[in-house]
Formats: sequence, C-alpha cells, structure tokens
Amino acid sequence: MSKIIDEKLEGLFQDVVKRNPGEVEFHQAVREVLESLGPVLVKYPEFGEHKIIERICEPERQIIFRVPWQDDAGQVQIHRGFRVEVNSALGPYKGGLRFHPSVYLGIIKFLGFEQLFKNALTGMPIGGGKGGSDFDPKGKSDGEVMRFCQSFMTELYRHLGEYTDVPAGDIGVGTREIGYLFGQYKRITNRYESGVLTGKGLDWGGARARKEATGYGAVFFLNEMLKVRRTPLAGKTCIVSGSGNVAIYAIEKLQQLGGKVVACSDSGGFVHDKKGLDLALIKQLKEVERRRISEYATHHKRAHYVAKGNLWEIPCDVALPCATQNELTGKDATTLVKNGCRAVAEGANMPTTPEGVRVFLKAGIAYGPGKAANAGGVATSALEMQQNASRDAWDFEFTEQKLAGIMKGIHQRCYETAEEFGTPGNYVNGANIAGFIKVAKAMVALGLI
Ligand code: NDP
Ligand code: 2IT
Repeated sequence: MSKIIDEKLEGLFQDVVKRNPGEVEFHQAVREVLESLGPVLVKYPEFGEHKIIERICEPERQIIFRVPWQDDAGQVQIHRGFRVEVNSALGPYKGGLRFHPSVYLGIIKFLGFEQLFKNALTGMPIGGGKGGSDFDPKGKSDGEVMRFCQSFMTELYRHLGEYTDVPAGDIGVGTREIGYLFGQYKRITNRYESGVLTGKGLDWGGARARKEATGYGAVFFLNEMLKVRRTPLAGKTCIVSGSGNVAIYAIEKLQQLGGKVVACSDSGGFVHDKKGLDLALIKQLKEVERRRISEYATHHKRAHYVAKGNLWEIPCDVALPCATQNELTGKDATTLVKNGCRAVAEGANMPTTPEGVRVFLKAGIAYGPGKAANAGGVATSALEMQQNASRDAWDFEFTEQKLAGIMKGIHQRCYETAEEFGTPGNYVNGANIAGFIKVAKAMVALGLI
C-alpha cells in the first residue's frame, strides 16, 4: 500500500470518528474494512474519484423514532426505535432488527455497515440496512411483546416495502416478533405483502431452512476452510458461544457432520458437557420454554455450568462465536490458539475484537469473519423473498442445497480475492475487498445519487 493511500484512508477514518461521535462499534467496523482497502484504491482509482468510501460511510437514511407501549400492569413504557438504511446500490435495504437493551445508534450503524458487504458477498440483489430497539423481550409476556411490536411497526411501516426495505430477525427478534410485526404491517397497509419481512413462520409465507440458515451456513463455511487445509471436521472438538437461533443450528450442523460440541453459553454463563451437548434439551429449554442455559446442568448431572465463566478457556479444535459483538478478546484468542484451536468461524457479527483478529491471523489458523461466515442467514432471506415474489414454497432439501452452494461460492470469492490482493488465506481481506468492490462498481454505474 502506498503511503499516500495510507494517509488518505487514515484521514477518511478520522472524519468518520468526528462525524459519528461516541459510536465506538461503528468506528471499529469501519476501521476494519478500511484497513483492507489500500490496494483496492490503487487498482481502481475511480473509486477514489467518485468518493465511494465517503459515501458508503454515510448511510443513505437514518430513522430514529419513539416507541410507546403499555405493559401488563398498565404502565406506559417508552423505547427508542431505529432503522438505518445504509446503501441500496445492489437492491432494497436488507438486514435484521435487534431488540436488546444495549441497542443504540452506534450498534445499529455497525451492523448495517457489516450487512452491506455481507449482502454483496452473497451475490444476491440486496442492499444493506439494520434496525432495532433498546426494548428487551426477555421476561416479557407475549402480550407485552405484541404491543411493543405493534407500536414499533406503526412508525416503521411507512419506510418499508418489498422493493424498498425488508427487515428480518437478529438478537431478540425471532418468528414470534416477526409475526406480530407482519400482522401490524398487514393491518395498516391492507396488503398481504409477504416480501416485506423475512424469517416468517412456515404457515404464513416463511421459507424452509431460513431458521437453520445462519448456523448451518457458518458450518458450511467452516467446512470449506477446512477442506482447503485437507482437515476433516468429523471428530473435532467444538465450542459454540450463545444458545440462540444461530448457536442452536450451528451446533446441529456440527453434530450432523461428526463434530463433537462440548460447550455453549448465554449471557449468564456457559455449560460444559464433555460427552457432547444434548441438542434436543437445548432446543426445549431455549426455543420452547425460553429459559436460561444454566438449567441444562440440572437435567444432566454429568455437565457443569459456570456462571460468568469464560467459555474460550475450554480446549477445542474449532470455535464458533455465535452470541454478540466483541465477545472474544485478544486474550481469549491467545488462549484458544495456545490450547490447540485451529479454526474459527463467526456466526455472530463482529464477535472478535481487533486484537483477537490479529492473533488469529498471525497464528495462521483458519479464520472466517462474520460478514462471510454468517451470510447464510441473509442469503436464505433473499431466497425467501424469491419464493414470496413467485408465490412458491421450496422444500427443505432443495433450499439447504442452495444455501450450501451459496456458502461455497462466498468462500471461493473470499479465498480468491485474498490471493489476488497478495494476502493468501486472509479471509478478512478477502471478504472486505470482494464485498466492497461489488458495491463500489454498482455505485459508480448508478451515478451520484
Ligand atoms: P438470539 O437472540 O436468538 O440469541 C442470542 C444469543 O447470544 C443468546 O444466547 C444470548 O444470551 C447471547 N447474547 C446476546 N447478547 C449477549 C451479550 N451482550 N453477552 C453475552 N451473550 C449475549 O440471536 P441470534 O442467535 O439470532 O444472533 C446471535 C448473533 O448472530 C448476533 O451477533 C447476530 O447479529 C448474529 N446473526 C444473526 C443472524 C440471524 O439470522 N438471526 C444472521 C447473521 C448474524 P441471553 O439470552 O442470555 O441474552
Ligand atoms: O446479521 C444478519 O445477517 C441478520 N441478522 C439476518 C438479516 C436478514 O435480513 O436475514
């Protein structure tokens, strides 16, 4: 990279920090992408002339709104809703909604920024966006969640549409929440517009394999990385953080392919079961009863639960962070590598801190960053949109095959791009560069809009 480009990118980054004060996760996501882009600006000087990076770092539209609702005790509650429409050069804004008390603008902007490149990598016609609220669905009754979702959609609906902006789930937003959101959208607009939301239930326009897609996709990506290294997944000891939608289906696919998954977690702590996790029990506890993972150990005496413990200290061959951003630090990465971990695939968005990423890259292990490894969820959302548009419903095997093919394609794109730009095996550069070039070329073609 030339010194001039280095300085230009550093200046661009400092502008982003100045224009978006306090949004540390957004700064982190931007910095990580910019660090890959020096050689791209040398190869494509027109991206600099068209100020593509400056434009990408400024979302097309940012919507912030009040969400008032009434709890079961009759008390009025006020939350804040967000939708950040990052970029629509490749298609309608697409990306999930996160309901979690930690949500603020900086989290939604980082997620939307990552989403843009991830969506580009899938090769499907979808732009980037993200939304959510600081509402916490945990511990709320179905009625409270419904009233919140109805209030949220009463503002958001005017910004959505199957050709405009298509939300889906993320942390705290699953089929239940998507159902209430879709019901309110339908009621307000008087349109059964299935393609306006993805992650719907199978009885009302949802796609088979969407629920499984992010976790399965992360394992397909992992498997592709292992194939390059001629290492089989079967027999490997694996750990997975989280025990939500992504974690559960990552565990399922790891087990199907012969991996031995010995630990998973939630925000309270982790459970360690040396015999291998009982996934049916985890599904029952988490998907059906909405309980804490600590209860796993009350059902299986052989397992032990560690409150507030550090999951990454468990020795493993393969680690899949599937909970949340910055859950795996530089120190954790060092511990993992020291204990023999040779492959990491990120089901979550930006789960590894920049220090952690550096440790993995330096150690030369197979490291698949979230925007590549977890793209199977949004890719299958795009398949759901396809089925909705053609009023069709594909079977599970067909859809899973498509997902597997898409993940193979993403892996190949990242692998080849990393090589082309002089950093073979570096999937961080591969993903950032391949995703960016696709968006940038479309933006140049569409003119200054
Ligand atoms: P869920 O809400 O289903 O599950 C989230 C899991 O992560 C829970 O086990 C939760 O524990 C844990 N978690 C959440 N926040 C924290 C925190 N601050 N500290 C520790 N643990 C935490 O969400 P998903 O499984 O859908 O999402 C998980 C990750 O995957 C997120 O990063 C999301 O952005 C990403 N992702 C999701 C996709 C999807 O299709 N759903 C697609 C691509 C990426 P607890 O219940 O205790 O809060
Ligand atoms: O981070 C993600 O890719 C998601 N939460 C899924 C987005 C989607 O539109 O399916």
